[in-house]
Amino acid sequence: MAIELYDREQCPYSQKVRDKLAELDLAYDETVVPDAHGDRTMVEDRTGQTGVPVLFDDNMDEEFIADSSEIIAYLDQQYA
Ligand SMILES: N[C@@H](CCC(=O)N[C@@H](CS)C(=O)NCC(=O)O)C(=O)O
Repeated sequence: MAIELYDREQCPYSQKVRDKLAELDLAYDETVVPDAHGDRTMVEDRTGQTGVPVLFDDNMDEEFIADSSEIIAYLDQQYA
């Protein structure tokens, strides 16, 4: 299992996802993206967009999920 999260510390959407990952006691690799969208090349290269949070998980059919509500629904469905 490999879960990766791209997020920002002060982002409430990112916080919601971190809270869910903690609630489910899931280990994950976190990449905190820069504040400036133009500097978020690492997330843009992998997803074609610069928004966060973005979740990657080897277990999911999609390549990634880039919306906090969808991420939380996925985590609940997969791991709760
Ligand atoms: N609907 C999105 C909203 C997330 C969002 O607005 N994230 C901000 C950071 S807190 C962001 O990166 N927005 C992308 C943008 O402004 O292009 C979600 O719930 O994940």
